[in-house]
Amino acid sequence: MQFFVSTPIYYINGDPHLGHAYASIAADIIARFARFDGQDVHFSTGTDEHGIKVARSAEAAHMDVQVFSDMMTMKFRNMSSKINMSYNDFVRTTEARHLASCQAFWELIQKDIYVDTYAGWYSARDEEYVQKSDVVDGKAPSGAPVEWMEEESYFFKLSSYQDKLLEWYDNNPDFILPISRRNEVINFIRGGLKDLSISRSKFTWGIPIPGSQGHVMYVWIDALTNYITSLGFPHDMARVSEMMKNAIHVVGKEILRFHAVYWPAFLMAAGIPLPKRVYAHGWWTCEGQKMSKSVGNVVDPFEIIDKYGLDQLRYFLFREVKFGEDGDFSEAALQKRISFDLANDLGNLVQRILVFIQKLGGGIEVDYDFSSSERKLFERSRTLIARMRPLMARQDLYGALNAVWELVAESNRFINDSRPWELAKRDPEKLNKVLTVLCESIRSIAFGLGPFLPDTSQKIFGFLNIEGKSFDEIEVDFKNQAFQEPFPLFPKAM
Ligand code: ME8
Repeated sequence: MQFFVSTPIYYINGDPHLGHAYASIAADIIARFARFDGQDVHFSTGTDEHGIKVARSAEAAHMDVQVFSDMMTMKFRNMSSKINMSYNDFVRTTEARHLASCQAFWELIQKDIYVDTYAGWYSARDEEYVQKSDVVDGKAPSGAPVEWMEEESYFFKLSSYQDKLLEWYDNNPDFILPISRRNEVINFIRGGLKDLSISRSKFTWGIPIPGSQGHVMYVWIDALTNYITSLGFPHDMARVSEMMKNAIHVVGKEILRFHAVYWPAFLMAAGIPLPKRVYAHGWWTCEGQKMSKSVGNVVDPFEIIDKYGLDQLRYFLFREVKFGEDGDFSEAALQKRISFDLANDLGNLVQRILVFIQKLGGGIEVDYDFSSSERKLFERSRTLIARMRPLMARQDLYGALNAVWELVAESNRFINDSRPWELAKRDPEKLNKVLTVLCESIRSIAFGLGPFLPDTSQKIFGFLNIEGKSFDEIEVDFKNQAFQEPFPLFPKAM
């Protein structure tokens, strides 16, 4: 089965920060889970390089805007590697393939485009015109300053898509998740859609509109089109259609409207299938405050990873806060999660059992003739992925990770109850069963963690001497198994 997951493409006017890393790791977890499940995954990310905001940042840095873009996009590429992101395409909106894609897309939606003049308040930071009634004290609702703009503009007949969009929402109740965000969007559409200005003529840093002098495309048309550029538009329409039907766009909640109203309308105009889902995740603050350059509290993912470790950060972000809700980052909270959940609960579980097995000679004699308590844990291990699947199908990353942690807790309880170290002398047969079931649960935990904590999971697979490539491997009974010497997974942070 085909599967497409995307991150937003990031503006390059500032350095990558925790928020960008978060969206990218979320999409990575979704992509990895689908791959373990045998799907054919396309996973795209990239940088959004055009528009007035980027042009002004380059100017402020006294740099040529293309040179500035080349420098900044590298930082985002580096972030993608730093967070172990398994993307297979990185789209830059300044690439030739994207220019061709945007221009071809424009041709496809041409029937819904007309020229008029536009005058209104524009927020450069949001790259969006703001309604007069929404401007308070010279600011947009987002708090960004607005400026007066008047220009001849191309317009997209968004107003004519109002009913079609509402019908789409009726027929596709899960198009937006989490469900709480859906009503916001529907109310916005019901409130009446105005035609959308989709060109700019006050600056040139954008994609030229075919057959027009001095107009570039509105940066959001340019940006949204990245998703189909990545799929091979306009050359490979079969793949574009197939993949879009199975697409999940992971976005921050602040850009939901662009993905859930404008993008579907553009796609309808172009005759391209709409994505399966837009998932709007929440917003991170730092120590209770909005992250901002001027406050100086922007969390740098590179620093945190160097200090605490990558899987530690990946774990924290998806364990601390329900995916879809807002969260607050603090080092104290991160340290706590590392010590309690990772070092104690998970690290000790794996370490205690596998070190014990090494002491016994490095292998186990498997015995699946379980007692009822052993069978119970065995069943829980074998069905872990089946419990995670329906959660992951709705991108409930928090619920899925929680399911892994339940198994960690159950396994720890099982150890306390069955006391394997006391069985070595007293009841070696029983010991074989206890260790068999514990190795089964460690293996299942490693698979459950695979999408979330890929390095940790690989380490555990290494200890167990298994490949760890596909969820199918969970169904395979251990044979009399030799293991590797384990090492501690998480040195304590405190
Ligand atoms: O909006 N908390 O780019 P962008 C959580 N180029 N997530 C955050 C965050 C925070 N504090 N800050 C940023 C754009 N993000 C457009 C997108 S897509 C066709 C074009 C994440 O650089 C969040 O996912 O401002 C947000 O939507 C994304 O970074 C885009 O940030």
